[in-house]
Order: sequence, then structure tokens, then C-alpha cells
Amino acid sequence: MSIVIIRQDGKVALWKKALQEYDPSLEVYSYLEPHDKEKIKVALVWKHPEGSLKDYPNLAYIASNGAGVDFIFEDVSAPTHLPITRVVDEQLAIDMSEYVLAIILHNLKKLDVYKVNQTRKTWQPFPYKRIADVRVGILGLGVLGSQVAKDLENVGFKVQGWSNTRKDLKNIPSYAGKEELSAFLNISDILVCLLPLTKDTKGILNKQLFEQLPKNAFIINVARGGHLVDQDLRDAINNDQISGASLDVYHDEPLPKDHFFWTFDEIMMTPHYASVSDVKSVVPQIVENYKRMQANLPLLHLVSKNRGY
Ligand code: NDP
Ligand code: OXD
Repeated sequence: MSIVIIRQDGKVALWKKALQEYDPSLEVYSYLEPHDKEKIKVALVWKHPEGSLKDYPNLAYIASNGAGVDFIFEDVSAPTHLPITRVVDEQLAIDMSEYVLAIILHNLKKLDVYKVNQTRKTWQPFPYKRIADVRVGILGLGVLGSQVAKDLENVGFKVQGWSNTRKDLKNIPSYAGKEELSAFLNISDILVCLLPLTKDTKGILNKQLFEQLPKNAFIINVARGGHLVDQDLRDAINNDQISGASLDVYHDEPLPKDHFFWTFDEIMMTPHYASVSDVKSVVPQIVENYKRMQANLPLLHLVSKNRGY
């Protein structure tokens, strides 16, 4: 029995070493080194090359090496009839929360404008916004979204969340389902997207959604590029419906050099780094699931095939 790690971002060796240090009895292979495909029981994957999962005849389950699993469902040749697990990790949620807070404060205090003005030697103070006056809406109140919501509420923002099912979080009004989306959007000065990418959420950040936000709302997309209709964001900024956006995720990553985001003043970009699976923190749950599989116990953090997340 063994594990294969399939990811193309140069981090296979890091994960392999960490898994074997944590449990020296594990047999772990990079998908690029010689290995007996018949012996592989688990594929630990992150944006694997399309088609690379289909040749393992004895896989017991697929483990996403991240919180999202959209890239697994997008590979039509992947054996998605098998169980799929994902990362659910406290550190990942904390990192996401710190990132979103940093972006929001940066925006409220117009720090990017001052940075540009510094390069021009321009001395020009602007009015600023206060935390207590800002309403933040979180699309997706799951593991990450609820951490972000609680932390933002703790520092004084008015926070509300939207999800499939209603939540019970202290001081955080919960809106559920399509019928309540509009009411939620109407009171979100800053909108943070932390939804999984599924057939229901693809393209959700579009013209129609932007029009339901308060004028000059600000968008933060830290979920997936596929949630956003890029042209609709450009139009909404150009017609002052949306004041700007901070994006961490894109349809194509790395973002192609000729994409308009790169040179659009009102869009701030980071390279899909809002919250990155921490090896030390995540390895124990990967090993725990492997042992559970060997012992015929239920796996942790299973993805629902019906819901797609
Ligand atoms: P969860 O599955 O824990 O949470 C998803 C939330 O979205 C749930 O609250 C769920 O509702 C809600 N939801 C899903 N579909 C719908 C829908 N159609 N309508 C309304 N609500 C919906 O996911 P995580 O919080 O762990 O992660 C969220 C996403 O963040 C990941 O899928 C990934 O794409 C992204 N991510 C980005 C990172 C980055 O660095 N940029 C890092 C890590 C993750 P309910 O609770 O009712 O089921
Ligand atoms: C994830 C991510 O899904 O990093 O974990 O985006």
C-alpha cells in the first residue's frame, strides 16, 4: 500500500519528506518517480495534470491537498466515484482570516492610494472609513468563511454571512439560499467570496450580483477565479457601481500577462496566496485518513458528491 503525491508546483518533495518524517512507515512517491501504480491506494493531489489520476487501478480515495476540490471534479477522467477528502485545518482558516482583515483595513485606510501618491511626492489626505461603519458580507460561511466572519465581528465590523444552510453564529446574521441572497447583498459594503466553486456558484460574482450591492461596494475574491465574471467586474468598476476589488484567485493561474487585471488601478492582486496549506499542520490529518482507510474506518473531511464541495 502506498501514497502518490501529484502536484505541479514544485512542492512534491516538501510534502513527501514531511509525510515520511511524521510516519517513517509510509511509502510515499512523487508521481514523477518510478512507482508501481497497482500499489497506490491514495492520491494526494493539488491541481494535478488532467488525466493523471485515471491510471491507478487500486485507488481507495483521492485526497485534495487543499481545502478546495473543484480541480478534481474538473478532470473528467478522474475516478470521482471514489471517496474524495479535503483539507480542513485551523491554521488554514486563521491564515485566511488574517489575509482578509489585512485587505479590508488596507482598503478602508486607502493605503494603496497613499503609496502611489508617495511615488509622486503628492501630499493629499482623504477622508477615511471606520471599522464600526462598515458592513461586511461573507459569501460562504463554511470552515474558512465562519472563521473570517467571527474574527471580523470581533474587531468591530458589522458582519453577515450567506450559505446554503442557516448558521448560528453570535452577532452574525445568517442568510441562507437563493431567496435570501438579495437581502444579504443589499447590506454588504464589502463582499468577501469564500464559496467553493461548483456548478451553482460558478460565475456568481457577476453584473446582476454587483447591482444588488450598495453603491461603491468593494469585492474580495479569495475563493476561485471561476466565481468571477471578469468583464462584469471591469464594467461595474467603470460605472462606479463597484469601487474596486482585491483578487487572490483567477480563471487561469498564473494570470496571463495580457490580462487587464494587471494594469487596472482599482484592482489589487495577490498570487493565490491568501491561505496556503501548512505542511506541519496538515500532514497529521493526511496520515490519520490513511490509517483510517487501512482500518476500514470512516474517512475524515469527506466531500459530498451531490453538493460538489
Ligand atoms: P466549506 O465547504 O467549509 O464552506 C463552503 C461554504 O459555502 C458553506 O458555508 C456552504 O454552505 C456555502 N455554499 C456552498 N455552495 C453554496 C451555494 N450554492 N449557495 C450558498 N452557499 C453555498 O469550504 P471552506 O470554507 O473550507 O473553503 C471555501 C473555499 O475557499 C474553497 O473551496 C477554496 O476554493 C477556497 N480557498 C482559497 C484559498 C486561497 O488561498 N485563496 C485557500 C483555501 C481555500 P453550507 O455551510 O450550508 O453547506
Ligand atoms: C485551497 C487553496 O483550496 O489553496 O486550499 O485554494
